Order: sequence, then C-alpha cells, then structure tokens
Amino acid sequence: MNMDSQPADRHDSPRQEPRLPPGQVKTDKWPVLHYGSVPRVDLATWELRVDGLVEHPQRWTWEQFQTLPRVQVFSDIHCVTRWSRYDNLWEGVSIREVLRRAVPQSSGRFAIIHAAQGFTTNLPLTELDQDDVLLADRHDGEPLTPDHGWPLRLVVPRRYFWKSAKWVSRIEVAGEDAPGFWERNGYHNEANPWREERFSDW
Ligand SMILES: Nc1nc2c(c(=O)[nH]1)N[C@H]1C(S)=C(S)[C@@H](COP(=O)(O)O)O[C@H]1N2
Ligand SMILES: [Mo]
Repeated sequence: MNMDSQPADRHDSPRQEPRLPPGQVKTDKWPVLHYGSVPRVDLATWELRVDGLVEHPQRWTWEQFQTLPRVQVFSDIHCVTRWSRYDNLWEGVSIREVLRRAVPQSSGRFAIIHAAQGFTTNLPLTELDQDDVLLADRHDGEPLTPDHGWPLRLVVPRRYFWKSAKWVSRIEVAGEDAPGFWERNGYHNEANPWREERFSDW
C-alpha cells in the first residue's frame, strides 16, 4: 500500500436545524473580510505555538507541522455580515491532534487564538475541542490563498466566521476568558449563529 496516497480522515460537521441560520443569506461566492492588511508570511520563519496552561508547550516549524496527521472537514460557513457558504472542504490538522500533544491542564478552560498583527479571538476550550474544528491550509482542494489566511487558519464551523482566525500563530490555553479583537469591538462573545449571537449588549 502506498501510504502517500492514503486519503486524509474526513469528518462532516454535524448538520444543524435549520441548515441556514436565522437572518443569513446563502451565497456561492467567498467574500474576503478582515481588519488590517494581508500579512506577508515567510514559511522559513513561520511557527505555530501552543502554550499557557498546558503540560507540554508545543512549537512547530512549517516543515514539522506538515508531518502531523491530516484530516478533511466538510462544513458550512456563516459570517455575521449575513452570508453563508455551504459545502466547504477544508484540509489540515485536527485541533484535537494539536491539543492532545500539548495536554491542557484542568484549570485551562479557554483558548485565546493569536494571529498575525495582534489579532485574537477567544473560545471555551470545549467549543474548540471538537471533531469538526481544524487548522486548515487547504480549501476545496487548493492551498489557501493569502487573503483567506494562508498559510494556516482556524476553522470553527459552528460559530460565526470571525472566530475562524486567519494567519494563526499561537494557541494560548487560559484559565480566564479574554475577549478577542472583534469581541471587544461589539461582537458577541459566544457567536452561535442559530441563536443569532451577533452583537454584545455592552
Ligand atoms: N487574523 C484575522 N483573522 C480573521 C479576521 C481578522 O480580522 N484577522 N476577521 C474574521 C472575520 S470578521 C471573518 S468574517 C473571517 C473572514 O474570512 P474570509 O476572508 O476567508 O472569508 O475571517 C475572520 N478571521
Ligand atoms: Mo466577519
């Protein structure tokens, strides 16, 4: 058997009811949205870190990260700006693969995702630690483009898309929640599209 051609494990994100969350409109396009400019990333110096309240802090170069087991995840995108894009095939490394190596401590209950240019977003560890959450470097069979987060982005299908940080560099496990960039700028902390958790009241 040729191991190189072995397909990645595939997970389908569980279908929610209704498939189109309230207030959303389905689109076939894939808009580009972010604050600031697309960072220039050099794979020779790129690294991903997992640290904070973990037993075994991790640090991977791009080359090392490419040796981790791969998964495919099939999921829908729901952006708070009201567009939804169905049937995205993501490929990369499962978040569980990454967390399993770092071993979060029992006091570590939140994840602060750090990305290029100081961008952060926050999730309870239980929301992150799911079969359909991955660190993706490919979409629909092609490498991610720089404006969609190349070389690596987080994908959290069951939350509005702003939680899916592009250009991820670090996952910090923390004992306390810490609202991220959009969460500090009026977006809801939980971001569940089926509950229309778009904006915060404070
Ligand atoms: N690093 C970073 N990631 C980010 C953002 C950002 O400003 N910076 N914006 C978020 C928002 S608001 C959205 S809607 C999605 C958009 O992803 P896309 O451009 O691939 O559609 O990226 C998210 N990830
Ligand atoms: Mo967004």
